[in-house]
Amino acid sequence: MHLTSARRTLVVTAALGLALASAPAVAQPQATASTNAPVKVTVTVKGPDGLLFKGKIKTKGHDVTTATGGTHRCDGTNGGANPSAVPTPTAALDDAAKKRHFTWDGTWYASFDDYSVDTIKNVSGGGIAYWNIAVNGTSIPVGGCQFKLNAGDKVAFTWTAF
Ligand code: B12
Repeated sequence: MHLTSARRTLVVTAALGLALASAPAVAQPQATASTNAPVKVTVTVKGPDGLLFKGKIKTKGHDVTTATGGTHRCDGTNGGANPSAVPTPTAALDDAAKKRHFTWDGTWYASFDDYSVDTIKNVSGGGIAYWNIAVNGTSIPVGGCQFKLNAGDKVAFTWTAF
């Protein structure tokens, strides 16, 4: 009886040891960790008369330059929104524009540490509309340089009447 119990303890201990040995020693970083590694996202630009652009864009947070606003960072650290640089919707738009040779313009607001995206492909709101920014179908609650993008996100700039 005593011997059987000791043997069982031995077997259980050995099995536990094996399981522990095969487990990873350190927790692996999560896919959602805040890094500025390039991600692939889908960027869509919908104007008043239909689709102006749709494409898969490899992007990361970076400085952007607009004719009206000048050069500023656009890497998610804007306004202290993220502790370190990350990919963002406006940086993704900027990468799409560079890759596909179209223009966009935005006004810099120091108060928000961000751009308002005013014109894409020469289309502006014209006082009756604005360029709404949405990610995965939801309007973002901050400016386009403050919001963190993840791989596979769907980024939409949609001409939206007031
Ligand atoms: C009115 C308004 C708008 C209007 C402005 C134009 C108009 N016809 O009035 C419209 C509808 C265009 C708008 C758009 C957006 N807005 Co808005 N808007 C406001 C609101 C309610 C009042 C602003 C205002 O009139 N202030 C008074 C005037 C005298 O001050 P002003 O500095 O001159 O105001 C200008 C700026 O605020 C600018 N503006 C408006 N929104 C935004 C957003 C960003 C990121 C920037 C840089 C500038 C900007 O437009 C105003 C008029 O010219 C504020 C909330 C608030 N209480 O401040 C939110 C607010 C500023 N908006 C906000 C957001 C998130 C947006 C959007 C990004 C939403 C989206 N997902 O699309 C977009 C901008 C997208 C883009 N194209 O870049 C946030 C910004 C938060 C942040 N930390 O970045 C606020 C604070 C609302 C909130 N969530 O609490 N907005």
